Amino acid sequence: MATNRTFTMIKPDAVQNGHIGNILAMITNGGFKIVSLKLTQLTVADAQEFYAVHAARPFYGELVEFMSRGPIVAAILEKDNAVEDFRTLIGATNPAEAAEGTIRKAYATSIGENAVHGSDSDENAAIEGAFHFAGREQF
Ligand code: DAT
Ligand code: MG
Repeated sequence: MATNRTFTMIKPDAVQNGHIGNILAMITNGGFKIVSLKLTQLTVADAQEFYAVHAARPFYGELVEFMSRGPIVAAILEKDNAVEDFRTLIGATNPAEAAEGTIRKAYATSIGENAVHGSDSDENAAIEGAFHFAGREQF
């Protein structure tokens, strides 16, 4: 059964480009409740750990460098069917393939710098949320 929480990051490109407010508005207008929220920055080691599943991919080094180069917004979101519905709201990994109305269509600049993260399973949503937020930071 799908749980009702997912995890997101507004990535360094979107923070740098001034899109935090507009992206949070798209998230809440999409029916998601924010249950944890912070502005933070990943160290290189944090980004390596967060994206360890991609360690063998050719873009891993670039991804780690990008994700640690500036501040991000981390958030846990709540909605029925959160993981799947949030993947729909963010759109395809490659913004050239992202549907109209999605966050990546609006704000991603390339496949590597694509504005937002969304967990791909309930299990990963829980792991990723716990990576960023202590229990007392989850409301
Ligand atoms: P998603 O973020 O849509 O879940 P993913 O899990 O396949 O996509 O990859 C994680 C991130 O890695 C993605 O948001 C951007 C980067 N990435 C993926 N494929 C890439 C590629 N072909 N070239 C460069 N970066 C890529
Ligand atoms: Mg992914």
